[in-house]
Amino acid sequence: MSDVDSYNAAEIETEAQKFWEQNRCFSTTADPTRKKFYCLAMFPYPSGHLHVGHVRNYTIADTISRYQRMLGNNVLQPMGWDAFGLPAENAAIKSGVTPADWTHNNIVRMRQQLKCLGFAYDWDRELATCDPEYYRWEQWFFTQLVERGIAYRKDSWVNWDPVDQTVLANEQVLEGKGWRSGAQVERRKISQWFLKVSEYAEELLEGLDELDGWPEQVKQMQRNWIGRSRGVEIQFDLLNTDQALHVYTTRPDTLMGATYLAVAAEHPILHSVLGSKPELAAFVEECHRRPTAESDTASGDKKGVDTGLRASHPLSGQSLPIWCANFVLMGYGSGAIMSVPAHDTRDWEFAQTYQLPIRQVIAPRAGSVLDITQGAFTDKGILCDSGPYDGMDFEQAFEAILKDLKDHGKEKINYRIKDWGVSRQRYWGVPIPILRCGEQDFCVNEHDLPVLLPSKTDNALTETAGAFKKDKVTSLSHAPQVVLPLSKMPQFYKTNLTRDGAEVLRETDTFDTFVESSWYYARFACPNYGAEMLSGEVNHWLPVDQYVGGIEHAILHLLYARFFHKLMRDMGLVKCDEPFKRLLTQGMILKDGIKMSKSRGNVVYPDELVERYGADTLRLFVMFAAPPQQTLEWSHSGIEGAHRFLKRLWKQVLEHINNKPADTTPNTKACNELKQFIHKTIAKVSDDYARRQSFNTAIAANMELNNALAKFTDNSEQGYRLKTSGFEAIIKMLSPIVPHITHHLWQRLGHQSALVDCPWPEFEANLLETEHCKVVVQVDGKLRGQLTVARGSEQDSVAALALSDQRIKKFIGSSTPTKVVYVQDKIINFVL
Ligand code: ANZ
Repeated sequence: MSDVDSYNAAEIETEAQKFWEQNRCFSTTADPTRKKFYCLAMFPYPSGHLHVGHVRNYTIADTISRYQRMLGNNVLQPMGWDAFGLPAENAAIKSGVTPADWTHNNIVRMRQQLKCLGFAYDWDRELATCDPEYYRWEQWFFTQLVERGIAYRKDSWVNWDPVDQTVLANEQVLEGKGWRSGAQVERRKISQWFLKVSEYAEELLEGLDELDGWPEQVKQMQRNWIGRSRGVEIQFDLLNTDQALHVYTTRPDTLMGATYLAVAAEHPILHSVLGSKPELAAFVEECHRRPTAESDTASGDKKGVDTGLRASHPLSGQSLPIWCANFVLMGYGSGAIMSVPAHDTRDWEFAQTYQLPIRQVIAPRAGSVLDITQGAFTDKGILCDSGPYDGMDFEQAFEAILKDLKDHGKEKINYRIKDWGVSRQRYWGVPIPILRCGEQDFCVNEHDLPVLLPSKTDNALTETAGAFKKDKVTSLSHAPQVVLPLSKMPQFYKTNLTRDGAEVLRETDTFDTFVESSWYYARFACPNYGAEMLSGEVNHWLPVDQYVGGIEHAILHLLYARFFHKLMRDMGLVKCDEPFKRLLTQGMILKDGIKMSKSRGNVVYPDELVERYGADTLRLFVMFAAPPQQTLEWSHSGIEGAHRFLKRLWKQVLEHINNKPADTTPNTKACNELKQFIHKTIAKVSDDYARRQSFNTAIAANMELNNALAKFTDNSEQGYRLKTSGFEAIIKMLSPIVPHITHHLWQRLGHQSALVDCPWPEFEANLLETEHCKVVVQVDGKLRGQLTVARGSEQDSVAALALSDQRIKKFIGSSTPTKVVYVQDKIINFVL
């Protein structure tokens, strides 16, 4: 056979994929006698196209899966579809198909794309979250949460688009207007479903300390998001009424510097005064029109109105005015603050604007002076102008003031993280399984689940959207249509049930799609189990041993999934405490230095590349171009380079096979050196795969070994065998990354067994050069020689050895070095 020069990727890739499929290589069953390894990449949203970002994500996970399999583990690697969500609705409107059809067509296409890339998935476990057999269990789980009081319905303030008749996320509000309708967004109080994340805040925080296999950066982001703080809730009694205002503060040490109080526009204390204060009512109105995010309130203009209400200071008895201020958030603490303008920047700006008194009560050091007219001093320090507390530090003052407040102060741990609002007023999602009569909610019975999302005949995209009368769409020749929300579909929400004569209606909200992605990893253990949400098999497979996904999911998805896991644990559905043991967050892909993304229109799709170069080339490129956690700069020449390497490997292996050994005496020295090099490479690559997850350096080491094999010319029986073993080592070590070409070459080398079932190569530890190393010797920065020394040698002994070497000594002559720079095991430099 002389195909040495014709590496035909398409042919060998089809052949390898057929082999895996026919032999059902990747279908997995739980086997209690073997060690399991569950490797999972974040499942995709079926947008229709796989882009190279996906390819990177899935190649990393596939590489780890295949490597773990070679270690002898029983590897589970499933794949599925995060199939619900708003983009499907938008695409459906644009293209005139239903969201269901759009989604299903995309799944078919993307499944095909994934298959072409040769990922080792157990396709028998494939699931799509829009499948009623999946979401019925989500609905069931929700009813359990309602019963346990973890899920509850409450009125809450939202951004409301009056034209689209829907709630908008903060990011969907652009300059106060709805992103699609262009209508002025209102703040509205509507009834929504929430999950009590706050109840698990402490455990979610503490659990992070146990996650040794997670990047520190991700854990820190979660800590900040949870935002635990310790403070005091202080009660301020209102003058002339029996009402009281409770404020949360992390700085009770500043209490004597509080000069006014401030409440959020939604605060209930305002109810009694709004009627008599038109200016205040107008201000509250204005606040309601503006969406509030925490970041806005910190940076934006500080505005407010005096409510006319007064409260007494709990320690001094002084009368303090209560203001309504736009930077106080209703959703945090108690929606009210004590303002200490001398020591809080927002309070300071506000006091400046409205000429409220500023009183300094903290000094950097005892007795030091500070010009408080220039801005707030926000650090902790020593108390001053605070009567009996003068001279105390933060800790002392915290305790003393808390004690003196008696029943007007209690210690409180507060979390920034809020309960998770899971209601969405959109069609393409899981219907929330609730029946309502008046204001009373009932869970749908288990045997009536799933509550099916109405299909396309019911949602025929028929209604012309009033929303689209804006300029954006005037270019369209036909009237665009909308996907009706469930609240516009009486055939969905009307039931023939009544209760005490009153109509029973269905809840028309659907779940946030983060709900589906919060438990899919568990369902993969038993995707076809019809009797319950999870079968006992889940405890065999969980936790996920390796999770791989984008850093953009560092907070929400990973936190919600951890939260769900704890809920499932508390219901006895899973046993372990955390869902993901080790996490790898892959870096972004850049093109010409900017992020590759659909919105920037610079996305590279893999199909063409696979067609032209083959899947292995693409896989090799994404693994070689950067360490997995770092950004990867897209480069066409990089693709070419990867392809050249594979051609070279192909050619070298086939030439070697064609070239039979000769009857000569072996070159023992060369053989020993090569043998040592092979084993050193195996040791390094093993460490790169397992511990460091540094696949680019693993590839580089294999390339070096390949070069060494090319230079090795000993064609004796022994030399030939050694060279064969070198190629076999490369083939095995690269097989997780480029599984097709290696599958083929392995067979060409005469093996009957399939490469996927081969064990990972082992190295002989005694062949590794562990005791000695080479140290470079420089004189005035110029290379003058090299020494072999015992590893870990001290500077003095290396310097002495160097100076006793005539070849080096001649560059130093009779002078004494003024300085010696030594880097252990690497370099010594004599400065003259
Ligand atoms: C008085 C004070 C004095 C404060 C001072 C800070 C500095 P963390 O640490 O993030 O929990 N705060 C409380 N509730 C608020 C709300 N609903 N909207 C806006 N701000 C609110 O923050 C706690 C601090 O944030 C609290 O401590 C309070 O201001 C403010 F020198 O109280 B502080």
